[in-house]
Amino acid sequence: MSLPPGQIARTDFPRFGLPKFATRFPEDINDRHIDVGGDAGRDFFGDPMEGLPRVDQISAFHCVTTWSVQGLKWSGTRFSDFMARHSDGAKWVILRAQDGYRTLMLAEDLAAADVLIADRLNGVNLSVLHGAPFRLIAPAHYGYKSVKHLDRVEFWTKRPKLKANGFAFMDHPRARVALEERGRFFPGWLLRRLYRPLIKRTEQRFAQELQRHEALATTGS
Ligand SMILES: Nc1nc2c(c(=O)[nH]1)N[C@H]1C(S)=C(S)[C@@H](COP(=O)(O)O)O[C@H]1N2
Ligand SMILES: [Mo]
Repeated sequence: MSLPPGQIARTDFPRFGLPKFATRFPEDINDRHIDVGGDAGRDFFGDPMEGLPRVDQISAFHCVTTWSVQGLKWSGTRFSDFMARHSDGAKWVILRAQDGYRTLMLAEDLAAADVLIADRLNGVNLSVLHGAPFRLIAPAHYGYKSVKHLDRVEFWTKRPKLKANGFAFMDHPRARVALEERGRFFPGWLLRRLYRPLIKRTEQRFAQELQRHEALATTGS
């Protein structure tokens, strides 16, 4: 299978993100609730998958730092179904997570058939590692749009102001992989070179912090 421009395949799937999120974890992975807000949102607090069809899909995952994993088997609910039920006339959507992570997407991009609110990966429930209890999966967009530990969705008619998680240049409003929209202000080929040397360190950091977190959880302190 061919990969999008600048991406390199790997077979393992690391815990990953901006370094400052390595030490942040969801409060409760068994809390299957999502909160809906925004001026185009209909008030809702509940299980986002209840009453909506379950879909399974195999898709690739593309991190902006240039690594890709192919053939991941996700299961969940189409975001388009969720949006049809909980929003009227949204143009922009803010997705927020239990660990404080957030991102902004166009409602039009979220309406694509391959965008899911997923609760399972490769046949088992999501764990802390990959975004329990719910995460967004948007395969046509860089991984930083696929919010893990999703707990709040805001539907807006106008573009809301939202502070980036890191530096503004890292956050492209659409982040389409096929167009290499890695970030703002700088071209994709430049960001490739900037990000690639950071992969190893970042994934080690994320793995270490997860180990620490799990050790704490088993000793109950
Ligand atoms: N809540 C939350 N979602 C997040 C992140 C994060 O730090 N926190 N990092 C993003 C980035 S940059 C990537 S590449 C993917 C990594 O997903 P993974 O840890 O399942 O590999 O999650 C994205 N979603
Ligand atoms: Mo990423």
